[in-house]
Amino acid sequence: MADADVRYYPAWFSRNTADAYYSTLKSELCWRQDSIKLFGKRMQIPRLQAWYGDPHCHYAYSGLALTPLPFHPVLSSIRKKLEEELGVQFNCVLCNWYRDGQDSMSPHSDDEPELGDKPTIASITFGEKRNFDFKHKLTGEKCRLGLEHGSLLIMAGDTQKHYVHGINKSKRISEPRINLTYRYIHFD
Ligand SMILES: O=C(O)CCC(=O)C(=O)O
Ligand SMILES: [Mn+2]
Repeated sequence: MADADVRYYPAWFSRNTADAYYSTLKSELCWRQDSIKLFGKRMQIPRLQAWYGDPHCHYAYSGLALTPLPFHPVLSSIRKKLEEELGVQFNCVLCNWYRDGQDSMSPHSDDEPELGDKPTIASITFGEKRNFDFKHKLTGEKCRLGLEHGSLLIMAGDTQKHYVHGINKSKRISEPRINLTYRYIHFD
């Protein structure tokens, strides 16, 4: 991919660990149905989500303000493994639960100023494999990755500057998927 720094590790967790984390996160995270304001209208987002982070990590988008919950033990263990293996720090994680193929995330860049100029975002998947689509903002170049159970995707460098990414709906999928995106929010 031109202008991007993207790395994919299909079996970053062993099968047993991935299975155990998946069922714990599904039942123990505080999943919520949030709504955002779009063109002046409140709309439910097409997935459940939860926001965990260090105490100061507030996050806001589209009229939705997220106050962080303290790290769940599984989210802490994963953060530790990421920090040790990547040598990068993370202070918050956005958790998304796609209940089936009707849940989705529209194309966007994670380019909020508080994430910094070249954010490293670590994205972990448990459950059903879903397609993750990149599109270059200028050239339209596309790249599709199937994100598998127990996998890690790293987006770093200029990836957010030059590409949007998202998860399309799919009629064929009836099983759920959990995704965790670890980020680092900067404070002045
Ligand atoms: O579910 C995914 O793989 C994408 C999540 C994502 O892009 C985000 O949380 O910003
Ligand atoms: Mn994103």
